[in-house]
Amino acid sequence: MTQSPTRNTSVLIIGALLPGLQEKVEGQFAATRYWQLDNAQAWVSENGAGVKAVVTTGAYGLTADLLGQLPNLEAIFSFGVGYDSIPVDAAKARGIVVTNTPGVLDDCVADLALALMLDVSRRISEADRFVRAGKWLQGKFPLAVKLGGKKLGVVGLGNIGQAIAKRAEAFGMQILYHNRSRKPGVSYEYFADLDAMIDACDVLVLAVPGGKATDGLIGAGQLAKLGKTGYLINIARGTVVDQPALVAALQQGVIAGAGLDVFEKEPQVPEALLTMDNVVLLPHVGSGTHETRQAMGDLVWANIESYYQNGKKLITAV
Ligand code: 8YV
Repeated sequence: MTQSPTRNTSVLIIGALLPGLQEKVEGQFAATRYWQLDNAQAWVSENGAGVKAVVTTGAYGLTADLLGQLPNLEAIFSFGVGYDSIPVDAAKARGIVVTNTPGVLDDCVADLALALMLDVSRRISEADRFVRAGKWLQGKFPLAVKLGGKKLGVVGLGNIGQAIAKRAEAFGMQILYHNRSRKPGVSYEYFADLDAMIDACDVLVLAVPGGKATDGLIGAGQLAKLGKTGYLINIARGTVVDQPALVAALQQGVIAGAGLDVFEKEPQVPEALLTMDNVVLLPHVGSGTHETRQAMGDLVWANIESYYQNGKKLITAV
């Protein structure tokens, strides 16, 4: 954007953004760093009515309470594909537009899902700990499990689910999927019934959006169906799994192991998981590469620019 007609437009940034994106937002708008306000409530009471746009991320989201205190809000621009932390329905009911960053992170999230599958089945992190602890000097590392030839059950065959399936196929896995509806033009075996697919698969990967519709989708019953040789991989949202049920299933050997990039209340990870060797724990880094985060930041900015310079046209509206 050249000399900006938006210089006086009040924008609230909920949490720290990718530095380049934050610089652009702060350079073009009257931006306020919400997370650095000494008295956020006082600021909102005084200035909330002036705020026209919010820039946030999937992690910071926007509370329904704060949304309610921004009566003239017009747009919410979010960094991240998931928008379960944003009250989208309430926003839309007020005519507020919401954008996210789909498409640009599929490859990296899918790569990470495969990394977790390989790690937990081939016991890579565990083997690394074995070497570092000097245990190799005392004996051999136990055998692991081959991925090729196993059945992968994908829950949610959207862009990320399809990118995972494509990679898993290259590793010789057979792909099954559960989705609200059958995907046209897809040859993988479709299961309308989630439990039936879990019964049939060796590795279950979750690639559905978070939010009410998928809350607790995987509970004790599903974990029992996955069974003692089955692995659970979650790169979606922690809320998709009943976390206490997962911890219990791992403690009792109900499933073989888990690869988790997401948790119910990040950054809190259940204490019991920290000492388990058959669990790989990552700090929500699915999209966390320089390249992908840059692409996400660019897409947030492209939406902002397009909205303000191109007649409120959005590139990736939710
Ligand atoms: C981001 C994500 O780390 O896109 C998503 O939905 O979960 C991740 O890519 C997150 O949104 C950034 O806060």
